[in-house]
Amino acid sequence: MTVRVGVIGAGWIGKEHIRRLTHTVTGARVTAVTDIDAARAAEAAEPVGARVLPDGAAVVAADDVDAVLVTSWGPTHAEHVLNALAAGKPVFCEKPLATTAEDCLRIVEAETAHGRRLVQVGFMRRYDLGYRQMKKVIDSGRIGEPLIVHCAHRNPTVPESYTSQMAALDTAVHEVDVLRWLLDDEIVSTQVVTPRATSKRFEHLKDPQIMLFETAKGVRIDLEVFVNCRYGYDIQCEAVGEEGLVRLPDPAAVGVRTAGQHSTEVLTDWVGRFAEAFDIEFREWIAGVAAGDEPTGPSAWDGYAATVITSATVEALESGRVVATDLKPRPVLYGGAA
Ligand code: NAD
Ligand code: ISE
Repeated sequence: MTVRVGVIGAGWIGKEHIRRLTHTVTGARVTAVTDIDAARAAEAAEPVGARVLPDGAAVVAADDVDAVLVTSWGPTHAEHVLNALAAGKPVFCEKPLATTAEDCLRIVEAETAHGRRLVQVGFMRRYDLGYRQMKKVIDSGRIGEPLIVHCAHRNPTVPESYTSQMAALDTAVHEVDVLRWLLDDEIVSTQVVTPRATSKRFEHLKDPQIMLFETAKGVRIDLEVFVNCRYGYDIQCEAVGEEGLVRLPDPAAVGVRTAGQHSTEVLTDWVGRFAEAFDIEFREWIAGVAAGDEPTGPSAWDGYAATVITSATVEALESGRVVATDLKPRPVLYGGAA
């Protein structure tokens, strides 16, 4: 079966995913595209032979759309995901699931009422082979119980529109998701400390930031978010356990020895760093939809947890306090007891 996908939002990542679904993933075809910028929608739809539809509701309702991909701006996600749930169609939503905990809960409640998972959230790091290897080691018990995790998320630069709050909401959100999954643990508190600011930032921005999370089992996580580090896009993660440690591998790169130096390239953006993870993420999603299975990737509950934790981190940044995360009990649909 070919899964016919309707895309809502034909901006940067929407176009990337349309290309991926058309040329990299087998068993999928993009049949409909919409964007509030109609010219942008047409530009994305025309090369893949898709129709342009007037809005997200039309995409969800279309007879030739089996599954929906939401790649519009974050504040619009909830409306499109709720429409897809009401239509009983599988929906892949780029992060964030929604920008408020209330909207995330509306989605969780709608999916719970439906009785079956339909929603997957675009936290692609769970599909990165390095993180998958780390999870295998942690789950095997080889390093013993995890005690501390050290992480860094560095971008070379960000545009002037990037705000201090986005360090948590847009950037650290990936660590929040992948660490909850890696450790199979919940983040219960969050704190932010700000070292001396880099002179290479726009004046309004607090950069770098150090986020300190604590989990329910007492693991301490330190995360450096540094979005004007200049030298490249660099993701680091090291989990220290009672018997050893496990470290995320750097992407494979040839070593070059010349002019008395030995060097390896550092990537410059997340597109290249996680290209393979995005491919695997979409292959698995499409295969699951084609088979009529529930998605196995990050759930609406994970999207809710990420929004609660990153919103608490913004509160921690602004107040200077340690902020407890306030998650509701996890419903049975997502493996909880409530
Ligand atoms: P973008 O601004 O390039 O594209 C968003 C597009 O959505 C724009 O073309 C805009 O006109 C359109 N749009 C906005 N509201 C709409 C609506 N209601 N209906 C139809 N179209 C609408 O942004 P982007 O960088 O492509 O990011 C899109 C989403 O993807 C964001 O939520 C972002 O956080 C997420 N994202 C995820 C990753 C990742 O690593 N997983 C990376 C980048 C972006
Ligand atoms: C961006 O929005 C992403 O999602 C990238 O994966 C992340 O690394 C970057 O810091 C964000 O701004």
